[in-house]
Amino acid sequence: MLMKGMRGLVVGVANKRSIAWAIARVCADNGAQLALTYQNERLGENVRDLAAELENPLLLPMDVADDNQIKTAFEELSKQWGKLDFLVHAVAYAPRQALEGDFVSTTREDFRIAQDISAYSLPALAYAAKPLMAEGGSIIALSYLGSQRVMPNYNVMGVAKAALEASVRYLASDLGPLGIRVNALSAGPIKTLASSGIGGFSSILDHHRNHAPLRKLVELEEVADGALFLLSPMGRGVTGQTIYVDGGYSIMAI
Ligand code: NAD
Ligand code: 0WE
Repeated sequence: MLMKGMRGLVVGVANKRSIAWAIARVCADNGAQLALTYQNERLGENVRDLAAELENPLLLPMDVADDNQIKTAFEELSKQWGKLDFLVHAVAYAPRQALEGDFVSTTREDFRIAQDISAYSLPALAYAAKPLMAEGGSIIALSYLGSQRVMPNYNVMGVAKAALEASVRYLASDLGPLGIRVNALSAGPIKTLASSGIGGFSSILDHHRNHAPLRKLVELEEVADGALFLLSPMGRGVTGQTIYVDGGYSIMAI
């Protein structure tokens, strides 16, 4: 019961295979009370069904592209709970055409959208969460190795994840004196809604399975346990870091 009595907001649940949902479950299993957001009414139906498994969940609509929706969701959290112990950012989006072919052909608009949804949303949510974290807190964001290395087709998302990880460091510096920790969790490739339908994703999975030091795919539960470490008091000495839950893949030269 590492999270007993703690309250957290999880942003990025789309369905039962979402990394955000695996993190929500492990936090709930460890005694946390949760608020989940959903991007739109279509996904809201899934999220409502999943939330039925939780005790006393709060459900809030939030498109992170919209400042007003962020403000309204946090006003509701403030009214309902008055405080927040942790925040999970598990949101990414780039227009599909930007995730194939060369990075050099990325349009200004596709670059802007990837940065807005996948990177700017983190400081936007941290700013809204700050007044609710007067007693300290922990914030995590999901990232991917494409922020540090060139991964075929990840393209503009790699640049957005680099901005996300740099934002983690600046936020950790700003919020550390308030007792708020901020870290990134860099996961190995996992089959989810965001990764299915990406050209060549099954060869990325095959390569990981055959070459990562642990010689297996990363499981949702393994990523969720990394999140549990960072969000719970176990991670109390860690801030500003990117922690890799990737079976060791990122240390390999080839
Ligand atoms: P997912 O599709 O389940 O989650 C992505 C979420 O982003 C969805 O819930 C979607 O609703 C949300 N989202 C997109 N645009 C949004 C917007 N404008 N407003 C609010 N929400 C929005 O897929 P996932 O793989 O669980 O992705 C979660 C996070 O994990 C992402 O940050 C992704 O980059 C990261 N990640 C994924 C993998 C992987 O291989 N699946 C690996 C490393 C990191
Ligand atoms: O961050 C991601 C994927 C995020 C994502 C996925 C989509 C698909 C649908 C962002 N935007 C979109 N836009 C869409 O229209 N991952 C870490 C998973 C992922 O995506 C890849 C990968 C991996 C791994 C894309 C190319 C290569 C590898």
